[in-house]
Amino acid sequence: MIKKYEIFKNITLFRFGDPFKTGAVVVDVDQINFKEVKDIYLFDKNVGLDKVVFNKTLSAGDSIYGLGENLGSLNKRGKIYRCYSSDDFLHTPEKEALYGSHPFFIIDGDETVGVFIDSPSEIKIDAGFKDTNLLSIEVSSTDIDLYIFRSKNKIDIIGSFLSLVGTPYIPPKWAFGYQQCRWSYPNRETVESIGNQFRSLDIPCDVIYLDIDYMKDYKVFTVDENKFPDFEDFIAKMLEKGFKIAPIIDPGVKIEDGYEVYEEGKSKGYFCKKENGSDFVGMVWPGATCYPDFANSKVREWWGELYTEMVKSGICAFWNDMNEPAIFFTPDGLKNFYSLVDKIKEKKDPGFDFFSIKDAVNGLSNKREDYQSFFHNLDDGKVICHDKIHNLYGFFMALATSDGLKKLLGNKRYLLLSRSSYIGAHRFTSIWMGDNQSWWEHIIVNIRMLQSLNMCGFFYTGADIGGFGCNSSAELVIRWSQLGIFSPLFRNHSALGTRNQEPWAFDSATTDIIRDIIKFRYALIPYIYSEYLKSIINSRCLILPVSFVFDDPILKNIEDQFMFGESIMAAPIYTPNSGGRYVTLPDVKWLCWKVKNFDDRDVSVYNPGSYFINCELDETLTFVKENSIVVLMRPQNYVGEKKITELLAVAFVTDRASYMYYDDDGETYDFQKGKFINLNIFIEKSDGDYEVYFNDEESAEYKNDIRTIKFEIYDENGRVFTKIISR
Ligand code: MIG
Repeated sequence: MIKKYEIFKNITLFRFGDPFKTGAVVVDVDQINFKEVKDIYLFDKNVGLDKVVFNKTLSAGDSIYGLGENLGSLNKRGKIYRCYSSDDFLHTPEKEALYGSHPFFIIDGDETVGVFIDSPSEIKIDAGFKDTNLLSIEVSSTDIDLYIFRSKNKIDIIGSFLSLVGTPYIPPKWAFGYQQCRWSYPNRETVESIGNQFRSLDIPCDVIYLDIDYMKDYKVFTVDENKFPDFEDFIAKMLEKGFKIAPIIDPGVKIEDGYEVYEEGKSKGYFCKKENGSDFVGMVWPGATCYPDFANSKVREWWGELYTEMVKSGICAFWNDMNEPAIFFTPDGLKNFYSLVDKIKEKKDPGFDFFSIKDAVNGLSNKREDYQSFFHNLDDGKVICHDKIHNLYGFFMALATSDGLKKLLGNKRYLLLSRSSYIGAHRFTSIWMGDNQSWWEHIIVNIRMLQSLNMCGFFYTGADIGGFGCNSSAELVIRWSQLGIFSPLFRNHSALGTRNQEPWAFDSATTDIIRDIIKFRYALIPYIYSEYLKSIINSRCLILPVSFVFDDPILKNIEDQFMFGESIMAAPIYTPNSGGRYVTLPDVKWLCWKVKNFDDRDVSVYNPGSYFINCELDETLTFVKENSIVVLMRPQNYVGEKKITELLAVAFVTDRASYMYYDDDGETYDFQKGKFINLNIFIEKSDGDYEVYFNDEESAEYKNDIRTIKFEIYDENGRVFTKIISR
């Protein structure tokens, strides 16, 4: 039986069987008011014993957008995707699944509909691969919540989706600063010297990450005192210099007698169990580990409390890695592998066996059979096989972390990155895009993913800038950092054994360019923070494909430019040795803004159309929309270093423009109690000149320091008018 519920005006839920409560949705379904139906609008369905297949014929012009963290083009058509969270460190084009599972997408064509399949095990989505004209979705369960969203407008569909799954989480303002990571900065001395280099080279930075080597023998919630002596003092000193330290926390708990986290988890029965009741064991960094049963709320509470010591020492930023969960191999898997090798050893003339060994080694990791071999104890006493809720492991780990941090930090906001995620996790964590490579091809993947993840609610996200695996070149890091300006999470990260990738790791000319790029990011923080907060208030993605914003069929396949807030269109350069790129400027006039740095910005005005635009290596290519405004500040070493008393409003106005500048303390949740400012800025053309004015909506308890707004207004001929107003 299928139950049909009308959730809101534009959202219909079709409920199959008795679905697992994933926590993706924040709206309570009224259990009483349903209709029993046989068919679902939109899809033909085929219900099997342990799966349901949904089919829909696609017309030639249909596009598919969404699916969050995945490969393929922005328009997802023509490829197979799989929601089954996977630790895959090589993001080559044929891959079907990455770390997160985000089964929400929009079909856009003759009609426009959104689809969200709330089901936490494997979902295969063939978007016209096997059969060009068929969208076929295979859900590996017969207990499914299928939501359908209707609206003509794709942005409204995402808005309805967010009304169902909740609004994105709000990190502290310093999370919009530059962040530096590497696997690993091995000791206190190194991290301190990295920090000092940022300050002495005058390169802004807010966060430095600790990767796995800060721990004692990779035991989570421990610190190796030899490498990081006097940890509390270390954190305090870094904070004094304006750096937040973000340690990594993995889920796997090392099996070791006397290790408190293990002993406690074991004695309380908090680890995932095999069918025979023993703890499931997998091999990861620390060796043999147990996996906390995050599906259980008691375990989550326990895990959240484990952050106490670190938070006490002043830490308010963490990253949760390996939570798909990653399993290098299991003891049984290894045994089978050895017996295969033994068999081959006996052979006289092994040949093709080379390949069976190779495959067997690769096949040891992250195996479906392993995921099918352990179980979760749910709050209601039911036991469920991990495979059935596999896609929620990272979601639940991040939930445990964020609930813990909320308790420990009270009114102070936190920054949390999770590698694995499911729909709904955007309410309490952000994610990074995992182990990309220092390849040019991965810049465009990053550009697409920013857009697709925004559609799924993950507004604050980003990839490893400069690329994680492989060695990067100076040019690659420069171009990627220029994209970083428009990536809410702007974090440079690189893998063990690769070439260093910090802003000064190349030659001094490169350092100079990257310094200017990072400084321009900091200059834009008033705009970025305003736009981020407004995007949440309005349930409208911070980052949007141009085709969602402007209604022109020519834009449909443009995936390498995107809207970043209401005023800016980013057009990053993502190919090597290029003196520029093609851009398509939709609908209105655009101010082409080539930015060298805060003080050196070149502008020119373009009419709608397609152009090749020259752009030197030290220029960030940006466009400001006609009749809109961008607010900037003078860059600082870190967010909050000095009071901001002056804003610069750069505007491109042919008629009139307005901008709502939002600000709050950037650190607490007091904005929920009305402690914020909306400063409305207006510019109007009159008699060959411009009038500027503003009005304040500042709450009594919140005082903003802005005293002066300088205006730099460009007209349709690119002529500049400057004005100043005081508050
Ligand atoms: O299997 O902690 O994605 O960011 O540096 C590698 C080491 C484990 C994977 C993460 C990466 C991190 C790395 N981790």
